[in-house]
Amino acid sequence: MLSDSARTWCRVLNLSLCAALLLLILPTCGGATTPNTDVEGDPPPPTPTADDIDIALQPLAMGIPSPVMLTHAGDGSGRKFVVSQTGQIWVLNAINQLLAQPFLDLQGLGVLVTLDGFFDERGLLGLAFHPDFATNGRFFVRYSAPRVGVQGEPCFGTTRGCHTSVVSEFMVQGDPTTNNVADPQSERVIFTLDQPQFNHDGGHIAFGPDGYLYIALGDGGGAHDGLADNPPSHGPIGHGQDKNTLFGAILRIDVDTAPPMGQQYVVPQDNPFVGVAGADEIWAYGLRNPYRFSFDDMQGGTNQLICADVGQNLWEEVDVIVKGGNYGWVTREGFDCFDPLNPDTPLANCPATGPDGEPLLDPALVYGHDVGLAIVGGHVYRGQSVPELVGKYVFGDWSTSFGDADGQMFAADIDGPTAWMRRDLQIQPGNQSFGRVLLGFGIDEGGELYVLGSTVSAPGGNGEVFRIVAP
Ligand SMILES: [Ca+2]
Ligand SMILES: [Ca+2]
Repeated sequence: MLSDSARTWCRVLNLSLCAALLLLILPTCGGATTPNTDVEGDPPPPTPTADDIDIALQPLAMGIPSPVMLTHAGDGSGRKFVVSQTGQIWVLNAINQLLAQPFLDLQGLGVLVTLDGFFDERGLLGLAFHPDFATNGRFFVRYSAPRVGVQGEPCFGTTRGCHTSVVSEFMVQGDPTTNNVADPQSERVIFTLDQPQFNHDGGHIAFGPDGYLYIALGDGGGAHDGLADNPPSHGPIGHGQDKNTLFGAILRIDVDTAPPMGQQYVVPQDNPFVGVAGADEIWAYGLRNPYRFSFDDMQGGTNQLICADVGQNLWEEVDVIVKGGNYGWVTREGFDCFDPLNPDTPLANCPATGPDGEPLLDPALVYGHDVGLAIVGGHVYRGQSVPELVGKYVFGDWSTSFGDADGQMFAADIDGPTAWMRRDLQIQPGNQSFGRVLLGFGIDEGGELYVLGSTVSAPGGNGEVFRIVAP
C-alpha cells in the first residue's frame, strides 16, 4: 500500500508509472520517511507508543443522559457535578449518591436547542465553577441556544442547523457549599456567538490558574473549514486561520472586573491581540474542534494548558496551548498539509506560517483514524489512586465508528511541548474494551479522574460515570 505522501507526490508529478516504480524509488519519490522540518509538509513518523498502563473502572452512576463532562466546585464539599448534553447538571454527593433533582436544568428552562435524535454536537457542553464559588455561588455554563442572529453570521444548517453558542452565569442562593440546587432564574448571558452549522462547537469552559475564564470554540462546523464550499462558507481562508473571528480559537476573558456599560465581560489587557490585529478575546487559534481542554493546575502540576483538537479525515491531535499560538487548522491536520478538496490525501507542501507570518505550531501528539475517530481531551493526573498515571495526560477517543460503542482511553507522557508518547490504558481485569461511546472525562477536588460513556452516541442515551482506579 502506498503511503499518502508518496501517493500525493505521484499525483503532483503526474508520473503514470510512479505507482509501479514506487517500491524502487520510494526514498526519493515521496520523502515519506523524512522527519518534519516545519518548512515543508513532510510529516514526522507517527507519535510513538509506549507500554500500556493497567487501570480499573469503578462504576459510580448510571442512567445519566449523555454525560459529557464532570467537574467539582472547589468548595470542599466533595461533590461532583455531571453535565448532560441534554441540558441537566447532576450532583454526585461526597459519598457518590446521585441526587434525584438536577442542580440545574436548561432543557426545563427552555433555553436549549432541540437536539437531533441520532447525533448532535450541540447541547449543554461546558460547566465551570468560579474560583470563589464557595463564597460567591457563581458558576458558568456553555450551551447551544436557538439562533440569536446578532452577529449576522450566515446560516448554512437546515435540519440540524445553525444556532448560537452561549456562555451564561448562574448563581446558587444561600450556602453554595450545601445547596444542591442552583437558582434557575439567575441566568446572566455573558457571551454569545452565532454558529453557522450544527457541529464543531468546541464546548469547554474553565477558569485558568490566572482567574480568567477560557472558552473553546470550534471552526463553525460543516467540513474543510468551509473552504470546499462555493463560495467558501467560513470566508476565504476559513475561520481557523482568521484571527479576526472568534471561531477555531480558545478565548480568555475576565468575568470579575466590572465591565463597561453594555458589555458583559472585560478583555484582559495582556491577551495577545489587544492593541494589535486580531480579536482581543483570543488566547490561541488555528483549532478545528477543541471540544475539551484542561489546565495541569493540581498540586504538582505545571499549569500547562492542554487542548485536544478533533480532526477531520486523518488525524486527531493534542496541543500544548501557548499565548497567541496558531495551531494550524485548516492549513494542517495534525502534522500533515490538509487539502480541503481531497481530505483523504495530504498535500505535499503547505505554508509553515499563518497569514501574518506566525509559525504554525505542531501538535504534542497525534493519532490516526486507524486508532479512533475523534479525540476527547482529559486531564493530567495528579491524584493518589493510580500511581502509574501520575504526571501523565489522560485522554481518550470517542469511538472507532458511528455504529459501535467503542471508546478508548490513553495516557501520554508530557515531557516537553511536543513528541509525547501515547500509551493505551488497559481496563482490568481481562483487558476489557470500554464498550461505550466515550463522551468525556472529569476531575474531582483531589485530582482523581472519571470517565463518562454511553451505550449509544445519540443524545439522551444511557450514560454512566466511572472512577478510574488502580487495577
Ligand atoms: Ca486586537
Ligand atoms: Ca493543529
